[in-house]
Amino acid sequence: MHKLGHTRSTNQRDHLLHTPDTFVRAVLPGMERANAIVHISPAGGAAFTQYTAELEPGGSLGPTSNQRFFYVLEGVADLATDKTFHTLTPGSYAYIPEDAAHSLTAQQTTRLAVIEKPYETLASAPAPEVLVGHEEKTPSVPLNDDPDLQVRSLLPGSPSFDFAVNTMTYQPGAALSMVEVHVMEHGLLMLEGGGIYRLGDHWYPVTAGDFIWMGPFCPQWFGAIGKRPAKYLIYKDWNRHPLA
Ligand code: UGY
Ligand code: MN
Repeated sequence: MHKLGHTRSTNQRDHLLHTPDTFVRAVLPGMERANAIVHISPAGGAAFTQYTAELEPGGSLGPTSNQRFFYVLEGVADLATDKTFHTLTPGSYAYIPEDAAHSLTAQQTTRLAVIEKPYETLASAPAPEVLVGHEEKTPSVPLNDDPDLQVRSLLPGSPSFDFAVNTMTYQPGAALSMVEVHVMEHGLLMLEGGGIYRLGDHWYPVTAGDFIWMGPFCPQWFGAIGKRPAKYLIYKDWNRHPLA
């Protein structure tokens, strides 16, 4: 049905809200039996790229020379690297360093959140190695002593990594304790529930399936609304000097 041109999606200088009714699918080079919904990229103002990959059974991701992180949203997929083989299920994730040969092939219909970023080397820290994990095996810690707001860090905090990916789970009514304004940018995929996201001078209703990009210094705040927890997957660049 026509929505007469209405959507919650909006593209602003320092933030983007990308809702499923506006998603456009495209095949990225090297993808087989798969497509991508590119949520944000340098063309949109970000220093990284984030897309949702939708793979048919037997489908695979194309190659990249950049660092790649992915998180399994749905389905089952096999990851092969030079040295390891893993079968990934929902909640599994993997970090692939730049220039690391790997293949990711779906066993069944599979959806992945994929983040790619050029690596910023640091003289004092070695580049990271391949890392594979499952969200449920990572510790859940309260943010600012609030037990109703739990954070899981999927990647180590070591300075070798130039970005972080976390999940954040808010009990109904829980909220960030402050409006954050920081140099790091975010790519955020709402996984469950919903609430109100403040971005810049706007307050948006958001729900599972929505994507948000927050540029550097974008004022941001979230409060969970509803009878079930709200959960999101959130990327941020960090561990590097702003002038690096
Ligand atoms: O890690 C963060 O900056 C996080 N607290 N930001 C956010 O949830 N918008
Ligand atoms: Mn933040």
